[in-house]
Amino acid sequence: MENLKLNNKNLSQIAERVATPKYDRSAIKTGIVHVGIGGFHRAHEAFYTNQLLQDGTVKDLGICGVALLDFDTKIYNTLKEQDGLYTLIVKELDGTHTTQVIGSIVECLFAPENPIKVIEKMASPEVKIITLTITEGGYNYNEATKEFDFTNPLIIHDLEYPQAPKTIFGYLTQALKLRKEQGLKGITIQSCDNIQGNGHMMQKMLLSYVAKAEPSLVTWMETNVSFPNAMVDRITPVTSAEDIANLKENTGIDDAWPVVCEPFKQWVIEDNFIAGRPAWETVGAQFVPNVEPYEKMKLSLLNAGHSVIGLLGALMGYNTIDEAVHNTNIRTFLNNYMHIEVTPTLGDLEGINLNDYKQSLLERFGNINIKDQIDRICSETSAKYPIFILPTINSQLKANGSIKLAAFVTAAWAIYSLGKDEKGKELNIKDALKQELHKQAITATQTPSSFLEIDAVFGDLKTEKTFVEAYTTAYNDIVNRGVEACIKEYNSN
Ligand code: CS2
Repeated sequence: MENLKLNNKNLSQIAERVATPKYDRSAIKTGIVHVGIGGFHRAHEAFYTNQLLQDGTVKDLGICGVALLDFDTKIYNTLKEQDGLYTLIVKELDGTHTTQVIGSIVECLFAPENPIKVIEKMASPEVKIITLTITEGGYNYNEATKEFDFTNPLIIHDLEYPQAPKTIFGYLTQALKLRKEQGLKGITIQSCDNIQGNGHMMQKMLLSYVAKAEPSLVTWMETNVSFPNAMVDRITPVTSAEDIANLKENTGIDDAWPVVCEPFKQWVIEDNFIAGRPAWETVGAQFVPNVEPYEKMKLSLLNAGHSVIGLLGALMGYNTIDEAVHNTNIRTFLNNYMHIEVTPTLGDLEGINLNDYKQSLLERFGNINIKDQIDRICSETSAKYPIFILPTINSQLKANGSIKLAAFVTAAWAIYSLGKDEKGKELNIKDALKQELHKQAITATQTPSSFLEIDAVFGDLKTEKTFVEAYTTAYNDIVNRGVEACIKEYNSN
């Protein structure tokens, strides 16, 4: 079988091997600008949008993918070379793969190369929605002050050089300003990140920035921009060299950056689109009046569950989530965490069977074909913990409920932050606060609670006596007996 580079020219030949876009890509106009063209966007929103374009009637919903950071150079170059095309490989539970070429990204821009072009694209009349996957840390929210972080050097830069921004806040402000000047009406800014009330969070953070950078824009924004909240879900591990090689071997498709993901997908969106919206519900998304309970459920069970398995598993020397969750001690611990500590905080979830949801998570985490990297899960825990785990602890403390298991995971994170697993192997820690975490982790070897003094992560958790006690006990237990012996004991109590 001849190898074919993935691009427009080869698409008709590739169509003889795998599913490809059925629509004429050259007729599709951009209607959505998306910032952050990593794996998750390409497994989720770009997939849904591709499905919507498939019947050929919708022609104004192409995506312009924006790479915001220097770090995104490689993905930008790849997509550019491949005319925005990429392969999505769904790894089914039975070990088979479903392979499809996605065509919904019809243009790409690299912000560091040409910021003005990005601002103009966001401000162009045909663009009705700007969607975002900028990661939890990208919202520039400080857990300690509960406010926008104006001390961030990149924000200081954007305030000084508004025409050459580096952050999403600088870009959106300039784009909205231009839209206002051009007399354009509404636009929707839609977050696709794992944050409770992600739309509201973006709105709050952006308004804080705009109030300083372009105060006269604030009132215009109130009536011309909407920020729907959404719950987004599809596990998307980092693509491995093996995935790329297997694709080539099995199909002859030469794709420099395919995306791999699980079969499950979910997108629950608040119907709040000021300039109209795609009929994503026709391809499986759900539009609901209030998305909050769904978000809470997903963040505190799935995402927190990931962190629980990831942090315990990393210390025990596991590399992937499926390996770790097949350890019955970890699995039982996770189950208990979900049932005992998270479930009481979730309230009424109309229409959802929570037991089925929790059961399905164990199945999804255990998918041996996904090989989701523990390194990926533990990366940026300092931005994830306040969103995934801390709200559960705070609710439980308020209700006098158990926080013992969450405290144990927190202690495991403190020990993890020392940089070695229990067998002495170096851990590959990626975190914006890596140095600070490491420093506090070292102090914690003398006084365990000092790890909780990172206010930007823990808020005022260090003042909660019940938590500090449970955490300190867990810390000492882990140091003295190792993670597995401890969780075995915690599981039997
Ligand atoms: C993960 C998420 O980053 C993480 O810690 O929990 O990326 C998770 O895989 C997705 O949110 C699944 O929808």
